[in-house]
Amino acid sequence: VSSQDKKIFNETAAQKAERLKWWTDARFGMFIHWGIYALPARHEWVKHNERLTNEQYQKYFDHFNPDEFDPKKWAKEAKQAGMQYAVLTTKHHDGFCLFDSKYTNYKATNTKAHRDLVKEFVAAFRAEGIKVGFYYSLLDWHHPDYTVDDAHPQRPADNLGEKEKEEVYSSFNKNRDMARYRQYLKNQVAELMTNYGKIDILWLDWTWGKDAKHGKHPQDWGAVDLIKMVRKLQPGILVNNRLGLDQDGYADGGDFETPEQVKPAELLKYKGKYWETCQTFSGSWGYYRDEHSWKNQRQLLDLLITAAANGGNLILNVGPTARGEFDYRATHALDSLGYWMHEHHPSIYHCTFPPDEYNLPASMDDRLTYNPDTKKLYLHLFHYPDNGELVLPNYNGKISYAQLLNDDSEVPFKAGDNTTDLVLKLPKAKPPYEIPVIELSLK
Ligand code: H79
Repeated sequence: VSSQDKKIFNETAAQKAERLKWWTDARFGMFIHWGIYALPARHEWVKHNERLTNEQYQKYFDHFNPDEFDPKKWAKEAKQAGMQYAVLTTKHHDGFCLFDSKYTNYKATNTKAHRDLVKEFVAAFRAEGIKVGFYYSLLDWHHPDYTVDDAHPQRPADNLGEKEKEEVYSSFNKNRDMARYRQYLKNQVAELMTNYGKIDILWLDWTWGKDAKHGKHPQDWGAVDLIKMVRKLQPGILVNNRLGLDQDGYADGGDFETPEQVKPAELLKYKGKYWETCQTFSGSWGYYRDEHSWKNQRQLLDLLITAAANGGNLILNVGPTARGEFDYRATHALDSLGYWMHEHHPSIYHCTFPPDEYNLPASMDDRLTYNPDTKKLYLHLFHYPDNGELVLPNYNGKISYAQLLNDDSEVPFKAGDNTTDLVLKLPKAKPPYEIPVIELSLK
């Protein structure tokens, strides 16, 4: 056994595929970043970005009063958008807990909300038949034992010299003890894995850097111990890869990779792995009032379709407002995705890339998906042909029938001048969808 193959569990590749099957079939999930950073409404990293102290950040805890919080509405919006699972921030880097933890007072129960908001989230999404996941931040900028590092709000000023930085770190960290924080982290994860019934996903965030000042490492989290406990309390749960155990040579330290906020073209390199790209509408995860650069429907569909075409998932984030609602921009974007998904979900759910043996060209433009059970191919038309005539090189002889996916209307075809080409006769006018899809039956 090489050091890169250290294992924590006894699970075969087939058993892993079976355990992850609902998730690889689902392809599309909702991320929800919600916490008291919704009040400043300028990024969930605001405490870090503006180097706010606990005292300065306290007003957001004091004024948190989510009078419109109704996770049944969130669940309905997720469902109609076609999302099959949802992951909520139970605690983000700022340390504020949406759940009623025994181990802290820094929680929703002690705000004007006066209750465990995670409990209501779980019940509402379960009722809609949506799988439920918990995001939990390994970082904690509120806990008194969590050591100051380069990603902490109280990190030394950038313009200090190395020696002066060193002094800031030692003075801040004098009485901080990661062993105690590690116990807190373990206790809270145990609560999350015990008090809310079956949980489908645990999404831990994150591990980075070269040393104690520049990062946190698997040992800081007690990562091996932690993941063993999680597996024991929730057999079957999926855990992401951000405990950093792969750095320590573990082959099974996490179930899937998590490319964050990458462009569609970068997703091609994850083909063949288990992976989920996490993406925002606008750049920030937490509600950001003044950020107006939202992705359009085409960009969102590109991420979803490119994920499925490369055997991965998209988890798309919503950052609800401080009152507990999705803002109109998120609702509108989800509605539009739902309109497309209502007709086109067969090209996404249960789909992946076609096997090599078909020898079909897979250019970025094609965005080809494939359902292994029905042996149907789905061609996503990012560029609709002007006269409706679409030439598919290398397809001739492989296809028995073609139709538009949105209405099952036939698409006639014939061999092209070049005998390996197939020529499809699509309607001259593009069907009323941002990305129309052709369903091809393989011979
Ligand atoms: O929860 C969402 C984000 O808040 C969290 N992950 C998603 C799902 C996240 N955002 N950014 N990051 C994780 C990585 C941030 C890295 C950096 Fe840095 C922080 C770059 C600059 C500041 C690390 C710390 C490198 C330098 C300092």
